[in-house]
Amino acid sequence: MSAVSLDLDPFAEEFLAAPYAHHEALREAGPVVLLAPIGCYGMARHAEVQAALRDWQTFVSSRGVGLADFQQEEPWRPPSLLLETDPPLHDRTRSLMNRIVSLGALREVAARWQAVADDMIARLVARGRFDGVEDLGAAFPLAVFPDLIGLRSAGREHLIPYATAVFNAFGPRNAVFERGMADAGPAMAWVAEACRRDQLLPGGWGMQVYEAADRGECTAGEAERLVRSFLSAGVDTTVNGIANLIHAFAMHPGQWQRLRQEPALLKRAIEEGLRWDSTVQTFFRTTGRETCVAGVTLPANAKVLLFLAAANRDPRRWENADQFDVGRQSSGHVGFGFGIHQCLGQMVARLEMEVLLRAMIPRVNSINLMGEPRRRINNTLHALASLPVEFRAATD
Ligand code: OVM
Repeated sequence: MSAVSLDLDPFAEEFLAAPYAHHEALREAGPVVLLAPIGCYGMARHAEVQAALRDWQTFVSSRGVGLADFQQEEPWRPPSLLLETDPPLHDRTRSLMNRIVSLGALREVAARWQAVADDMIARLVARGRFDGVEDLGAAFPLAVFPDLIGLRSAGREHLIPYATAVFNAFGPRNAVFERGMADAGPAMAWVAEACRRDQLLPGGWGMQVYEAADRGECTAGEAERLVRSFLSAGVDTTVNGIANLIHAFAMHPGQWQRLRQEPALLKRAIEEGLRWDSTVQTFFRTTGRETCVAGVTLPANAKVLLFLAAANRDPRRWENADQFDVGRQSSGHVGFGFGIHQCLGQMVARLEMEVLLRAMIPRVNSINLMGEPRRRINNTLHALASLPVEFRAATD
């Protein structure tokens, strides 16, 4: 069998603005489709996406996890030593980073993050109306994450524009990419500088990477590149993860009431938010050899787009997949990926959302949408530019 060809560009602005409207067609066309306008394969069903993510020997990452094949063209920046590598290199860098990004390290900051969240939410409730992206989605990660890494204060406003460029660069060199790149120069220069040892504060996760280098676990050059991964992957993902979760609750007031009545559902609600509206919508792999997926032959050296967010709403995997339901058992979603590359920072992302929801449950009676949310179009992220909301104070 060969893959069904679709005349669908998943990086067209119309698709990126409303991806969920297109996912069903992608899933129903077949287990593997040919996306004719961009000349690559695509998979949008949960079983096939998960299987491809599991099979890193066939679906390699070292040729880039964007549309560009690093074997054919020069990467736009030196490749990530985590995301854009295969074993054995990947396992060495990932093990090193796993020792730094640990549950123990997060336990040390949890109480402080909770206090920051409590204070931020109390102020937003007092204000009433605010922007769910700027005043909460971006404000909270920026209040805790750069300090965790040990970044100096000056220039932190470059973090989001840098991430925008990084996540746009996984797509084609379309107008979305060009717009993101147009003013990314200063952000790229700032990030390059911020990753250097002499710029990092003692005790932070950035300096801990250099200390691993001191122990011979990697070179100083590798350490610099690994610190860059924190800055690339750790900010815009959580910014929009939080904003998307607030948006989900604003659209589903009954679900917010249910969580308030059953706070024990907190962790489930977070996973459900990640399943229902996955910030990272897609990643590519490249076939290192010919392979067969559900009876369809894929040639070697092909780019394959994995629709994580579509897999997370596959009715073959979830009942009422399009419904946001905080009581659902959502584990098994691929919003953080799956397999050896599964999100290194997932515990950080979860903790940020946890402390925020813990702060909100007793204080926020209702979350009301006060205007049309505006999307921020990105080739990889399902992102919001603004989310006008109101937190009505709890009196109970
Ligand atoms: C990296 C990196 C960049 C973007 C995303 C990501 C989701 C990792 O530089 O390692 O993971």
